Amino acid sequence: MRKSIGLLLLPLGCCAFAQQADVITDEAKVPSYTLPAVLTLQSGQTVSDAKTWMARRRPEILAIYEAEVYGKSPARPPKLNYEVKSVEKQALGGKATRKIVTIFFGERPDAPKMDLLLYLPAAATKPVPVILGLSFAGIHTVANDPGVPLADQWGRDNKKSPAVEKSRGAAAAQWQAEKILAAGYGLATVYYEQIEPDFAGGMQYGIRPLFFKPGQTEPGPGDWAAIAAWAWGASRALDYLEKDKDVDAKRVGLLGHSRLGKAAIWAGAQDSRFTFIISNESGEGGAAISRRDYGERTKALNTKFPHWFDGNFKKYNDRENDMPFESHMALALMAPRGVYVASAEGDQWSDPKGEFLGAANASPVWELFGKKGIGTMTMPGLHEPVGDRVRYHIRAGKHDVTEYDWEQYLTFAKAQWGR
Ligand code: GTR
Repeated sequence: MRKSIGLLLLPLGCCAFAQQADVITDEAKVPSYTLPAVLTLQSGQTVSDAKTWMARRRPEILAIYEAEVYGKSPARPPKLNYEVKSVEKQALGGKATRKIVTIFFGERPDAPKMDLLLYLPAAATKPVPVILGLSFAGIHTVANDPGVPLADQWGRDNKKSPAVEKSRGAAAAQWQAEKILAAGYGLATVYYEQIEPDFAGGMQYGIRPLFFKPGQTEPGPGDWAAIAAWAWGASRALDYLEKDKDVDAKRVGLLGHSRLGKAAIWAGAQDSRFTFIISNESGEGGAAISRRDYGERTKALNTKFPHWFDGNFKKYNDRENDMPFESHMALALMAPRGVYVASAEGDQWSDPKGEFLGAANASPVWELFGKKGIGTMTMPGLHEPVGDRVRYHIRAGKHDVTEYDWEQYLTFAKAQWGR
């Protein structure tokens, strides 16, 4: 099962997991490994100040990730082509102003375009901070709001068809729009498959061919792949938010869950306008340490989802210890901005401890800036969030985004944004 329409919950991990006898979920069986040093330059020199991190080590790591993992994304386009389709000041029972905006990726009428749904607190008297989220399903699933047109939806048959009315609001529990609005923040969402449909071969319906060189039909080994495309789309959503005078665009955080939590890491790494990222249960190829042989592994990712990462990443199948990169280095690209990594106890496929260790081992980079990261190398218990500018929690339950998760994210947002 590729995805369940209208839900953020993706059961694929659980099923693949159950079928693979060689998947380790016993901590005692995890072989030892050595992490690459996040604070050592390729020259061997130690990085001991923020300036050297920003000027030298950070670009080195970014370049490794561009070449070996996600592929190189195109630059920000000189102009954003968009249209504000509607503004409704009495949405969600009068609690929200709702805007629907279409962002056009190409000049031709059949070029991909993405709809952005923006809810702002109705009572706002000044520009508000916004959490932008990549959604697994059309924007009509985000809240039970009859004013949002039903989006076309890519189905498990890899075909696009009109969404059904009963999917309206189907992901409302995962988005918690009213809670976000009550905290004084806006919520913006885009449906990731309007950027690129999520299947091998989906590329042809997405944005990547718009950037092909004449005659090119397939990406080269270091060209950007689907995760990078979704990340790039998130940045285009932010381009719009910067134009909206009701948004405090210096305070925009990005949330992604699971595969979209992987995309959030790469979006935040490349686009320093995101003041924080929330990488919810992003697992292998996300916040989890790849060298830990626990739960999902690189080979499983590359086999099931060959379109997610670039061609060069495939050479690390069964060779995680040879990676010149590791998840703590990817997370550290956010420093000194905010990072929230979260896990679920029932989501062992994502390797909760590996996710914690990704965040914990990234934290020394924040200290160069005089900021506190996770602040401990000991994995906390359930429902015991830890950390400051880098924060982490594990909750009970399955692979999902829940009200509990949002309560933690809103507390984190307030601390990061100072309002
Ligand atoms: C799983 C995949 C994970 C995770 C998940 C998701 O099937 O193995 O890496 O990304 O999908 O996106 O829900």
